[in-house]
Amino acid sequence: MDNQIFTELEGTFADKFGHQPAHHFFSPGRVNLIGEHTDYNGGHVFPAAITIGTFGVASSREDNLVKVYSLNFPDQGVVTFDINDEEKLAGNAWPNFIKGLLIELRAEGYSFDHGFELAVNGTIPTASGLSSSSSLELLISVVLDRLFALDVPRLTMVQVSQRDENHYIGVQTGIMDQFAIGFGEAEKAIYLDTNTLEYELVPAIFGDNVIVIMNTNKPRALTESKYDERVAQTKEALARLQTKLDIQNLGELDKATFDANTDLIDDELLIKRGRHAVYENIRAKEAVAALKANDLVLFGQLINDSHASLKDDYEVTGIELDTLAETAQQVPGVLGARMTGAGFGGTAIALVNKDEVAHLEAIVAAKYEEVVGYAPSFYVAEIGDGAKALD
Ligand code: GAF
Repeated sequence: MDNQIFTELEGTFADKFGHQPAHHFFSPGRVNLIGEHTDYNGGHVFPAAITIGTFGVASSREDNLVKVYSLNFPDQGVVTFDINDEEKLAGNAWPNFIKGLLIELRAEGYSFDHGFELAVNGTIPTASGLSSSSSLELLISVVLDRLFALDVPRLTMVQVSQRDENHYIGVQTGIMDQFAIGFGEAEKAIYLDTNTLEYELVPAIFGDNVIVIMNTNKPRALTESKYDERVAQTKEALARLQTKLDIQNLGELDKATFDANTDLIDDELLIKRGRHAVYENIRAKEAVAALKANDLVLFGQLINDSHASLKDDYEVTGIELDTLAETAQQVPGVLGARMTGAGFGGTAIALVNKDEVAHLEAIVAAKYEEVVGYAPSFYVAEIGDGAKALD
């Protein structure tokens, strides 16, 4: 338990609701090591939960009111609604994540016969691409599970959280983030086949190396509409391939079959999008094999190749992420660097010798400030546990 954050949150809860909370919760953020923009194409991903995330404290109420407060959105104040009221709150009200989850859980047969109070505080930097929204979704899942003694299976929590995002919030994300946050374990990365949902926890052991998260600090971009556009483009590439090939998703293709059938797609832009999805899936498989074989040089090279593909074929990087990743790739002691998450801003990661972290940060910060005009920030990632009730 991060005592300082919980102490502050307990104080906030007592201030807003007049008593101490009964239960404590934590839900992490995630980094993705490789396998980017493959999860809505039935491909493989390799993310890990991290120790920064969303903290929550909560208590049940006897009436039907839900009263919630977020230290991240203090201007929204205490938001109150009836637990049976499914109407969306106006604007970007954060409690819509709760409303959407209640709807999805009801659809699974769970019922809610009283209200509750919840205060939350997230330590994931805004717009960082470390999945603060999935972190919040899984936090709410474990809160509801605990307060209503639902005993929801983990996979169901992950799936209702994704559906909340897809249906109620309205972004067509894949399942990677919710899965990583739901199933994460300390010091392990999750090798997930997003087609079958089979997964394996792989020790994320990098010898003398650590993962440095490099935040562009770029103000929030129009990520959601560009994300949905990439989803649509890969679906279109798939549909054109399906006129001849018997496949359900791009993740089923090897490179040679894709390359031999690009004439079916017949559109340069869609070919590039499809090629990224196919090649990145293969890279993710190769990278996990390399890590298991302790071939960190190959693992790092595949990370670099992933960034190049996201830049050239998928076009989701931009000057900020390219400057971070490509500068880092040149620093001695760096095995590989790439953007992580949806892109268009957010963060990049570098796998770097632990003795070279300060050097990496100095070189990358200087170059980034020269090119972009403001400072990036850095954190050494610690891989932690998935979402859970602490008491
Ligand atoms: C975002 C989405 F939420 C994930 O599902 C995934 O598609 C990722 O972008 C890109 O790999 O984080």
